[in-house]
Amino acid sequence: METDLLDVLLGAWERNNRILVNLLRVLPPGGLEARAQPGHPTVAQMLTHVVYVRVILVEENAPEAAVPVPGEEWEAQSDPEVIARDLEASAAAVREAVRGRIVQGRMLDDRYDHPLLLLQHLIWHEGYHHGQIKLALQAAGTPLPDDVAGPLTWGVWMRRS
Ligand code: NI
Repeated sequence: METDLLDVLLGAWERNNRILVNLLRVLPPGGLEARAQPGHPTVAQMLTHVVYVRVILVEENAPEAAVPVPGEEWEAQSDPEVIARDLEASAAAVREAVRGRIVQGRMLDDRYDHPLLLLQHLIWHEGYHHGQIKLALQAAGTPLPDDVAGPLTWGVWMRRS
C-alpha cells in the first residue's frame, strides 16, 4: 500500500482527470454539442469551462505553475483532441501548483486554507459537471450506457491497479 499521502492525493487528481478524458473519448457522435436544456452549456462548453477554471485558479494561486489562460471560458470547441490536450495540460499545471506549494510548506497566494483544498475543490467541481454532461447526453437522446461509462468513470476510482 502506498504510504506517501501526497502521492496518493496527486494520484487521485490524476484519476479525476483521466475520467474526464475517458468520458470525452466515448462521447457519441454529436455529443460535444449536447445540452441538458435550451440555453444550457453544451458538453464542449462544460469541458472548456473545466479547463478554464483550473488554469485561472493556478494563475491566481500559484503563478509559478501557470500555463496560458484560454481566451474564452465557455468555448464551443469542436475538436476533441484540443479539449483532451487542454485537459491534460491544465491537470498537470494544477498538480504542479499543489505539489510545489505543499513541498515548500507555502499557502496558495489568493484562496484556500491549504493547497490541498484546491485539488479537493476541483474534484468536486468536475464531478458536478460530469453529472451535467451525462444529463446533457441523456437529454439529447444519446445516453451513455452504464456498462460503457461505469468502467471508465467509477471504475477508475475503485479498481485496484
Ligand atoms: Ni462550473
